[in-house]
Amino acid sequence: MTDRSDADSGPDRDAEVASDSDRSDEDSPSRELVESLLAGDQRALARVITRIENRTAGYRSIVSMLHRHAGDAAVIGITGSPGAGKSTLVDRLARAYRDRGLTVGVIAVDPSSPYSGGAVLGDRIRMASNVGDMDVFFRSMSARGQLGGLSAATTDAITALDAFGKDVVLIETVGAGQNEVDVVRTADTVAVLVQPGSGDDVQLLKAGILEIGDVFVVNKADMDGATRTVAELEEMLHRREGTGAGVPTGHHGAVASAAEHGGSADSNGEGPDTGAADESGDRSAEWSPEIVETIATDGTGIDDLLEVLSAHREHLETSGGLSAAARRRYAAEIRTLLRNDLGELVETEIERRGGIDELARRVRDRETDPYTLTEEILAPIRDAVRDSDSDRDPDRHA
Ligand SMILES: Nc1nc2c(ncn2[C@@H]2O[C@H](COP(=O)(O)OP(=O)(O)OP(=O)(O)O)[C@@H](O)[C@H]2O)c(=O)[nH]1
Ligand SMILES: [Mg+2]
Repeated sequence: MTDRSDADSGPDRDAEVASDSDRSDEDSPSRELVESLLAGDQRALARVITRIENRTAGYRSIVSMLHRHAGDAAVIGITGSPGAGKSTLVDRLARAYRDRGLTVGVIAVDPSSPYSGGAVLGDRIRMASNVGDMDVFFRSMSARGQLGGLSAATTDAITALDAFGKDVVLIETVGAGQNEVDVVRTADTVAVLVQPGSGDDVQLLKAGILEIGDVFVVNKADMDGATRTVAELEEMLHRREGTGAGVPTGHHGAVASAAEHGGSADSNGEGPDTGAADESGDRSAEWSPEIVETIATDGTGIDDLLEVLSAHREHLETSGGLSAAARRRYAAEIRTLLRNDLGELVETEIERRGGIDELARRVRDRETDPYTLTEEILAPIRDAVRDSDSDRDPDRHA
């Protein structure tokens, strides 16, 4: 875990990889695995994601080796309440992207399940179709008992798929709480599925998911109440605009009501503008969330959805939002990693000093006090930071 303290310091990554493998026998197989993945070996990709999911020793050097090969995939998060049709829709989307000649990776993230490697979500996806299409890589991942670790694992798995060369990465997760919101935040574009007449709205609001949706998909548009759900969503998005969420008033999400009008998937000619050709100008600064109706089971509205998704991508690219969002995510990731690793250092230090119970006993017996103890434990870390700082810039802390 701590064997890569210098892994990001040199300008020459290949040289680092070499020195990594010199240092530890474990790293050589890692490098071979990475090379196989980069060469297009699906089994290597699967094994890398398993290591990432399980946080197996060595996964960090794998991810850092892959990192420079990533950064091109369009990452789309699909969330919504249980049974909203996420898997069915993801499957349709994957097929539609394949039809357009793009390669696709799918990660179904199940925050509640302790199981992994093809648990419920993944199996359900696989059942839906696409079996045999080796260009769609499916994988499910679970929390594995690490609270908050799931979004980090998802980020790393996206890096693996991206480095593998997938053009599009779809992330499916149930929109149930903060963990899931964190997972879906790893995507560039977030599609929120809402089913007609389910009262989902309240749940979504609670989970803070309304705020992160770029596209709202009223799926199961063949069922009663779709029109009302669209109206409710529009109302809510208006309110979101009103609360200064940065969404301009006036024109907002267009409704591609292919299902409503019994039209085929390409009901794009008139009225409902799905965004790509929007000339209103107000989207140059901020994206106005769009509402799309779909019937995932028969594919109605999928083309409209695809168009909105690519319009959002285009918006991100032209507005600089893509780069800004990536920087924000990396900033958060760096902080998270540092906090976790520092936390681990602290835990090690506590153990080295006899464990937390022993430390607490000493405080209770008035042998020491919490401030002194904390200072004692942190001093070596603080000194190390100071040392490395003055190595680099001797004047600063002179
Ligand atoms: N009528 C109708 N049924 C649909 C539609 N889309 C999906 N379903 C059905 O809804 C059920 C749930 O679909 P899934 O795709 O498994 O939903 P999900 O959101 O992935 O479910 P979880 O992963 O369990 O949260 C299945 O029986 C689908 O066939 C649709 O557009 N119309
Ligand atoms: Mg599902």
